[in-house]
Amino acid sequence: MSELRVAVIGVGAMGAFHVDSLAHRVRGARVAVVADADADRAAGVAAGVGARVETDPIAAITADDVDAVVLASPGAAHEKQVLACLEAGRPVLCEKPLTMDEPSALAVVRAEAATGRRLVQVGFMRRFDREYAALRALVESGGIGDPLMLHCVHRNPAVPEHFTSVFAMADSVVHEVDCTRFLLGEEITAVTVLTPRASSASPAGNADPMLVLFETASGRLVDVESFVRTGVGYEVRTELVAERGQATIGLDQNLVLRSAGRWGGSLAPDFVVRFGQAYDTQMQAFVDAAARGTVAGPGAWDGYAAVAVCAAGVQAVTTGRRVEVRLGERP
Ligand code: ISE
Repeated sequence: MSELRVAVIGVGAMGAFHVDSLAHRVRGARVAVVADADADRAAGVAAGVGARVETDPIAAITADDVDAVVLASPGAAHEKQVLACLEAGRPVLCEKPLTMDEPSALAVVRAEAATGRRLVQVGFMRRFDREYAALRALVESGGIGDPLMLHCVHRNPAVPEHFTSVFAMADSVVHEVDCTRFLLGEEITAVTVLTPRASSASPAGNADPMLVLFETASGRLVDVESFVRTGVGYEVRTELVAERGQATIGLDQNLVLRSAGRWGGSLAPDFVVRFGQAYDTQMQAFVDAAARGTVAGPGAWDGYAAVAVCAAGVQAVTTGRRVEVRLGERP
Protein backbone atom coordinates (compact mmCIF):
# COMPACT_ATOMS: atom_id res chain seq x y z
CA MET A 1 0.00 0.00 0.00
CA SER A 2 1.47 3.39 -0.89
CA GLU A 3 -0.27 5.86 1.37
CA LEU A 4 -2.89 4.94 3.94
CA ARG A 5 -6.14 6.70 3.01
CA VAL A 6 -7.78 7.98 6.18
CA ALA A 7 -11.31 9.23 6.81
CA VAL A 8 -11.56 11.70 9.69
CA ILE A 9 -15.03 11.84 11.20
CA GLY A 10 -15.74 14.98 13.21
CA VAL A 11 -13.53 18.01 12.69
CA GLY A 12 -14.06 20.12 15.78
CA ALA A 13 -10.85 21.19 17.53
CA MET A 14 -9.52 17.64 18.09
CA GLY A 15 -10.49 16.28 14.66
CA ALA A 16 -8.98 19.32 12.94
CA PHE A 17 -5.77 18.74 14.94
CA HIS A 18 -5.69 15.12 13.72
CA VAL A 19 -6.21 16.24 10.10
CA ASP A 20 -3.28 18.63 10.43
CA SER A 21 -1.18 15.92 12.04
CA LEU A 22 -1.96 13.42 9.24
CA ALA A 23 -1.33 16.00 6.53
CA HIS A 24 1.84 17.58 7.87
CA ARG A 25 3.55 15.61 10.62
CA VAL A 26 2.79 11.91 10.13
CA ARG A 27 4.41 9.76 7.43
CA GLY A 28 2.64 7.24 5.21
CA ALA A 29 -0.92 8.57 5.26
CA ARG A 30 -3.17 11.17 3.71
CA VAL A 31 -6.60 12.44 4.63
CA ALA A 32 -8.88 11.09 1.90
CA VAL A 33 -12.28 11.97 3.37
CA VAL A 34 -13.56 14.44 5.95
CA ALA A 35 -17.04 14.09 7.47
CA ASP A 36 -18.76 16.38 9.93
CA ALA A 37 -22.35 17.23 10.83
CA ASP A 38 -21.41 20.82 9.99
CA ALA A 39 -20.95 20.64 6.19
CA ASP A 40 -19.24 24.04 5.94
CA ARG A 41 -16.75 23.15 8.63
CA ALA A 42 -16.02 19.82 6.86
CA ALA A 43 -15.56 21.60 3.53
CA GLY A 44 -13.17 24.15 5.03
CA VAL A 45 -10.96 21.48 6.65
CA ALA A 46 -11.11 19.16 3.60
CA ALA A 47 -10.10 21.96 1.21
CA GLY A 48 -6.96 22.61 3.24
CA VAL A 49 -5.66 19.05 2.69
CA GLY A 50 -7.19 18.09 -0.68
CA ALA A 51 -9.69 15.64 0.80
CA ARG A 52 -13.26 15.06 -0.32
CA VAL A 53 -16.27 15.71 1.90
CA GLU A 54 -18.82 13.12 2.92
CA THR A 55 -21.90 14.17 4.87
CA ASP A 56 -22.87 10.70 6.10
CA PRO A 57 -20.23 9.32 8.54
CA ILE A 58 -21.15 5.70 7.77
CA ALA A 59 -20.69 6.35 4.05
CA ALA A 60 -17.25 7.78 4.85
CA ILE A 61 -16.32 4.73 6.96
CA THR A 62 -17.36 2.25 4.26
CA ALA A 63 -16.13 4.22 1.21
CA ASP A 64 -13.93 2.45 -1.34
CA ASP A 65 -11.27 5.15 -1.12
CA VAL A 66 -10.78 4.72 2.65
CA ASP A 67 -8.40 2.29 4.41
CA ALA A 68 -8.65 3.49 8.02
CA VAL A 69 -10.76 5.79 10.17
CA VAL A 70 -10.15 8.42 12.85
CA LEU A 71 -13.19 9.15 15.01
CA ALA A 72 -13.29 12.56 16.66
CA SER A 73 -17.07 12.79 16.54
CA PRO A 74 -19.17 13.36 19.69
CA GLY A 75 -18.99 10.42 22.12
CA ALA A 76 -22.65 9.53 21.61
CA ALA A 77 -21.92 8.71 17.95
CA HIS A 78 -18.97 6.39 18.66
CA GLU A 79 -20.79 3.11 19.26
CA LYS A 80 -22.49 3.02 15.86
CA GLN A 81 -19.42 4.33 14.05
CA VAL A 82 -16.93 1.94 15.69
CA LEU A 83 -19.24 -1.00 14.95
CA ALA A 84 -19.41 0.15 11.32
CA CYS A 85 -15.59 0.18 11.21
CA LEU A 86 -15.50 -3.37 12.59
CA GLU A 87 -18.09 -4.52 10.09
CA ALA A 88 -16.06 -2.98 7.26
CA GLY A 89 -12.79 -4.44 8.66
CA ARG A 90 -11.24 -0.96 8.92
CA PRO A 91 -8.73 -0.06 11.66
CA VAL A 92 -10.11 2.82 13.72
CA LEU A 93 -8.56 5.33 16.12
CA CYS A 94 -11.46 6.37 18.35
CA GLU A 95 -11.22 9.36 20.68
CA LYS A 96 -12.46 8.68 24.22
CA PRO A 97 -15.00 7.70 25.33
CA LEU A 98 -15.20 4.42 23.41
CA THR A 99 -18.97 4.50 23.98
CA MET A 100 -21.33 6.15 26.45
CA ASP A 101 -21.99 3.19 28.78
CA GLU A 102 -20.56 -0.12 29.94
CA PRO A 103 -22.87 -2.54 28.08
CA SER A 104 -22.26 -0.86 24.72
CA ALA A 105 -18.49 -0.66 25.36
CA LEU A 106 -18.39 -4.37 26.22
CA ALA A 107 -20.43 -5.07 23.07
CA VAL A 108 -17.68 -3.33 21.06
CA VAL A 109 -15.03 -5.48 22.78
CA ARG A 110 -17.00 -8.60 21.81
CA ALA A 111 -17.66 -7.41 18.26
CA GLU A 112 -13.95 -6.82 17.76
CA ALA A 113 -13.09 -10.24 19.23
CA ALA A 114 -15.52 -11.81 16.76
CA THR A 115 -13.51 -10.37 13.85
CA GLY A 116 -10.41 -12.21 15.09
CA ARG A 117 -8.36 -9.04 14.56
CA ARG A 118 -7.31 -5.98 16.58
CA LEU A 119 -9.01 -3.10 14.84
CA VAL A 120 -9.89 -0.61 17.60
CA GLN A 121 -7.39 1.82 19.09
CA VAL A 122 -8.65 4.26 21.74
CA GLY A 123 -7.17 7.76 21.87
CA PHE A 124 -5.41 7.58 25.23
CA MET A 125 -2.55 9.63 23.88
CA ARG A 126 -0.64 9.92 27.15
CA ARG A 127 0.69 6.39 26.57
CA PHE A 128 2.65 7.92 23.67
CA ASP A 129 4.01 10.85 25.70
CA ARG A 130 7.77 10.52 26.22
CA GLU A 131 7.55 11.07 29.98
CA TYR A 132 4.73 8.55 30.53
CA ALA A 133 6.53 6.03 28.32
CA ALA A 134 9.73 6.55 30.37
CA LEU A 135 7.83 6.05 33.62
CA ARG A 136 6.26 2.86 32.31
CA ALA A 137 9.69 1.63 31.18
CA LEU A 138 11.06 2.37 34.65
CA VAL A 139 8.27 0.34 36.27
CA GLU A 140 8.83 -2.53 33.84
CA SER A 141 12.57 -2.53 34.46
CA GLY A 142 11.95 -2.96 38.19
CA GLY A 143 14.54 -0.20 38.76
CA ILE A 144 12.85 1.33 41.78
CA GLY A 145 11.06 -1.78 42.96
CA ASP A 146 7.41 -2.56 43.29
CA PRO A 147 5.07 0.46 42.76
CA LEU A 148 2.89 1.22 45.79
CA MET A 149 1.09 4.49 45.06
CA LEU A 150 0.52 7.12 42.39
CA HIS A 151 -0.15 10.78 43.16
CA CYS A 152 -1.69 12.58 40.19
CA VAL A 153 -2.54 16.20 39.51
CA HIS A 154 -4.77 17.12 36.56
CA ARG A 155 -5.50 20.84 36.24
CA ASN A 156 -7.08 22.80 33.44
CA PRO A 157 -6.91 26.61 33.45
CA ALA A 158 -10.55 27.01 32.42
CA VAL A 159 -13.44 25.00 30.98
CA PRO A 160 -16.90 25.84 29.62
CA GLU A 161 -19.99 26.00 31.84
CA HIS A 162 -21.19 22.48 30.85
CA PHE A 163 -18.09 20.99 32.51
CA THR A 164 -19.77 19.57 35.64
CA SER A 165 -18.14 17.18 38.13
CA VAL A 166 -19.73 14.30 36.23
CA PHE A 167 -18.36 15.64 32.94
CA ALA A 168 -14.89 16.12 34.46
CA MET A 169 -14.89 12.48 35.55
CA ALA A 170 -15.53 11.20 32.03
CA ASP A 171 -13.55 13.81 30.12
CA SER A 172 -10.55 14.62 32.33
CA VAL A 173 -10.10 12.00 35.06
CA VAL A 174 -10.54 9.29 32.42
CA HIS A 175 -6.90 9.95 31.47
CA GLU A 176 -5.72 9.09 34.99
CA VAL A 177 -7.87 5.97 34.80
CA ASP A 178 -5.98 4.87 31.72
CA CYS A 179 -2.58 5.99 33.05
CA THR A 180 -3.14 4.02 36.24
CA ARG A 181 -3.91 0.88 34.24
CA PHE A 182 -0.99 1.59 31.87
CA LEU A 183 1.61 2.34 34.55
CA LEU A 184 0.58 -0.30 37.07
CA GLY A 185 -0.57 -2.95 34.61
CA GLU A 186 -3.67 -3.92 36.55
CA GLU A 187 -7.35 -3.06 36.85
CA ILE A 188 -8.96 -0.45 39.08
CA THR A 189 -11.40 -2.13 41.45
CA ALA A 190 -13.01 0.75 43.42
CA VAL A 191 -13.44 4.51 43.27
CA THR A 192 -14.06 7.03 46.06
CA VAL A 193 -14.43 10.77 45.52
CA LEU A 194 -13.83 13.38 48.22
CA THR A 195 -15.00 16.91 47.58
CA PRO A 196 -13.28 19.73 49.45
CA ARG A 197 -14.65 23.27 49.65
CA ALA A 198 -15.52 24.18 46.04
CA SER A 199 -13.79 26.95 44.13
CA SER A 200 -15.99 30.02 43.76
CA ALA A 201 -15.57 29.51 39.99
CA SER A 202 -17.27 26.09 40.23
CA PRO A 203 -20.90 26.07 38.97
CA ALA A 204 -23.45 25.68 41.77
CA GLY A 205 -23.83 22.12 43.00
CA ASN A 206 -20.57 20.98 41.44
CA ALA A 207 -17.38 19.83 43.05
CA ASP A 208 -14.33 21.50 41.58
CA PRO A 209 -11.73 20.57 42.68
CA MET A 210 -12.30 16.95 43.60
CA LEU A 211 -10.03 14.28 45.01
CA VAL A 212 -10.51 10.92 43.37
CA LEU A 213 -9.12 7.75 44.93
CA PHE A 214 -8.64 4.54 42.96
CA GLU A 215 -7.98 1.14 44.52
CA THR A 216 -6.36 -1.45 42.30
CA ALA A 217 -6.68 -5.22 42.11
CA SER A 218 -3.43 -5.83 44.02
CA GLY A 219 -4.19 -3.19 46.67
CA ARG A 220 -2.29 -0.16 45.38
CA LEU A 221 -3.74 3.34 45.88
CA VAL A 222 -3.91 6.19 43.38
CA ASP A 223 -5.03 9.71 44.26
CA VAL A 224 -6.01 12.24 41.61
CA GLU A 225 -6.56 15.93 42.17
CA SER A 226 -8.92 17.04 39.42
CA PHE A 227 -9.25 20.83 39.23
CA VAL A 228 -10.52 22.20 35.94
CA ARG A 229 -10.84 25.91 36.73
CA THR A 230 -7.48 26.88 38.23
CA GLY A 231 -7.14 30.05 36.17
CA VAL A 232 -3.42 29.26 35.96
CA GLY A 233 -2.32 26.87 33.21
CA TYR A 234 -2.55 23.26 32.01
CA GLU A 235 -0.78 21.03 34.52
CA VAL A 236 -0.58 17.26 34.49
CA ARG A 237 1.82 15.67 36.95
CA THR A 238 2.27 12.12 38.14
CA GLU A 239 4.44 10.87 40.97
CA LEU A 240 5.03 7.17 41.32
CA VAL A 241 6.00 5.95 44.77
CA ALA A 242 7.73 2.57 44.76
CA GLU A 243 9.56 0.41 47.29
CA ARG A 244 13.02 1.76 46.43
CA GLY A 245 12.39 5.20 44.99
CA GLN A 246 9.98 7.75 43.59
CA ALA A 247 9.70 9.20 40.10
CA THR A 248 7.87 12.30 38.92
CA ILE A 249 6.79 13.38 35.45
CA GLY A 250 5.14 16.60 34.25
CA LEU A 251 7.38 19.16 35.93
CA ASP A 252 7.09 21.63 33.00
CA GLN A 253 10.79 22.35 33.04
CA ASN A 254 11.26 22.96 29.33
CA LEU A 255 13.09 26.23 29.74
CA VAL A 256 14.03 27.79 33.03
CA LEU A 257 14.55 31.50 32.49
CA ARG A 258 16.40 33.91 34.76
CA SER A 259 15.60 37.53 34.02
CA ALA A 260 14.75 40.78 35.76
CA GLY A 261 15.51 39.43 39.20
CA ARG A 262 13.29 36.34 38.89
CA TRP A 263 13.66 32.76 37.67
CA GLY A 264 11.11 30.22 36.45
CA GLY A 265 9.69 28.01 33.72
CA SER A 266 6.40 28.29 31.87
CA LEU A 267 3.17 26.30 31.96
CA ALA A 268 1.49 24.90 28.84
CA PRO A 269 -1.74 26.77 28.10
CA ASP A 270 -3.68 23.65 27.10
CA PHE A 271 -3.51 19.92 26.47
CA VAL A 272 -2.78 20.21 22.76
CA VAL A 273 0.44 22.06 23.60
CA ARG A 274 1.39 19.81 26.55
CA PHE A 275 0.61 16.59 24.67
CA GLY A 276 1.28 17.70 21.06
CA GLN A 277 4.15 15.21 20.67
CA ALA A 278 2.01 12.44 22.20
CA TYR A 279 -0.87 13.06 19.77
CA ASP A 280 1.45 12.94 16.75
CA THR A 281 3.32 9.84 17.99
CA GLN A 282 -0.02 8.17 18.67
CA MET A 283 -1.16 8.95 15.12
CA GLN A 284 2.10 7.66 13.62
CA ALA A 285 1.69 4.40 15.56
CA PHE A 286 -1.89 4.13 14.33
CA VAL A 287 -0.92 4.75 10.70
CA ASP A 288 1.97 2.27 10.81
CA ALA A 289 -0.21 -0.44 12.33
CA ALA A 290 -3.24 0.31 10.14
CA ALA A 291 -1.04 -0.11 7.06
CA ARG A 292 -0.61 -3.71 8.28
CA GLY A 293 -4.36 -4.05 8.84
CA THR A 294 -4.24 -3.77 12.63
CA VAL A 295 -3.83 -1.24 15.47
CA ALA A 296 -1.27 -0.43 18.18
CA GLY A 297 -1.54 0.85 21.73
CA PRO A 298 -4.63 1.00 23.92
CA GLY A 299 -7.46 -1.09 22.53
CA ALA A 300 -11.15 -1.80 22.93
CA TRP A 301 -10.68 -3.47 26.32
CA ASP A 302 -8.83 -0.39 27.62
CA GLY A 303 -11.66 1.78 26.32
CA TYR A 304 -14.23 -0.45 28.01
CA ALA A 305 -12.36 -0.52 31.35
CA ALA A 306 -12.14 3.29 31.28
CA VAL A 307 -15.88 3.60 30.64
CA ALA A 308 -16.59 1.22 33.53
CA VAL A 309 -14.28 3.01 36.00
CA CYS A 310 -15.66 6.43 35.01
CA ALA A 311 -19.22 5.15 35.50
CA ALA A 312 -18.20 4.09 39.02
CA GLY A 313 -16.56 7.51 39.48
CA VAL A 314 -19.75 9.27 38.46
CA GLN A 315 -21.69 7.18 40.96
CA ALA A 316 -19.07 7.91 43.63
CA VAL A 317 -19.20 11.68 43.13
CA THR A 318 -22.98 11.80 43.01
CA THR A 319 -23.58 9.56 46.04
CA GLY A 320 -20.48 10.32 48.13
CA ARG A 321 -19.93 6.57 48.51
CA ARG A 322 -17.09 4.18 47.64
CA VAL A 323 -18.14 2.35 44.48
CA GLU A 324 -16.70 -0.97 43.32
CA VAL A 325 -15.90 -1.64 39.68
CA ARG A 326 -17.01 -4.97 38.27
CA LEU A 327 -15.70 -5.66 34.81
CA GLY A 328 -17.33 -8.13 32.45
CA GLU A 329 -15.45 -11.14 31.14
CA ARG A 330 -12.63 -10.40 28.72
CA PRO A 331 -13.13 -12.40 25.52
C1 ISE B 1 -9.85 17.04 27.37
O1 ISE B 1 -10.96 16.49 26.72
C2 ISE B 1 -8.71 16.10 27.29
O2 ISE B 1 -8.80 15.01 26.81
C3 ISE B 1 -7.50 16.56 27.97
O3 ISE B 1 -6.45 15.68 27.84
C4 ISE B 1 -7.84 16.78 29.43
O4 ISE B 1 -6.71 17.19 30.12
C5 ISE B 1 -8.92 17.80 29.57
O5 ISE B 1 -9.20 17.98 30.93
C6 ISE B 1 -10.16 17.33 28.82
O6 ISE B 1 -11.16 18.29 28.90
